[in-house]
Amino acid sequence: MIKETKGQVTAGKGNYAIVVSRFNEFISSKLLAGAIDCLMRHGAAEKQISAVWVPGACEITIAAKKLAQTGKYVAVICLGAVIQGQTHHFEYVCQQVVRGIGQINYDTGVPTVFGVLTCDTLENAIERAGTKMGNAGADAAMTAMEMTNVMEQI
Ligand code: INI
Repeated sequence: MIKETKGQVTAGKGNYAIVVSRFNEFISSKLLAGAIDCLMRHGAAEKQISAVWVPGACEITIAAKKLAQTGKYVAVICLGAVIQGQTHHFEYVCQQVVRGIGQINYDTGVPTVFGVLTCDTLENAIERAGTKMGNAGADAAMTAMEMTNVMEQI
């Protein structure tokens, strides 16, 4: 008989940290609202959720790593919006954040979720911040809860 592990998407009793970048705040504030709404609709109380604002996507990882290392959080959710066109270093910013968040997972063992939009246009970002394509903050919160539950079961 195969032992199969599947994560439940419920908030449980643990605390969740959210790191959100202020650059493109019009978008990232919508991602934050989506993540908080999703956690609370899956059973989290306000006191289980902490949000930390950082200047831009490049600063997400240092704050996320410190939060993960505290041992106070079952998961860390990283939110932001990097939008092509505003910068020539779009690719570098995206690569740094993707790699950095991945590394935090391996280094700390705390599920640290990539909820950073990397979009060609502002319109693409708006579509993923609570309009046509859903809300990437809520999606990241779903992943955080599922991974928390999977990690508890393993
Ligand atoms: N930061 C973002 O979060 N999104 C962006 O689109 C962006 N652009 O376009 O440059 C951005 N840059 C700032 C960067 O993340 C750092 O905050 C800055 O370089 C200071 O370290």
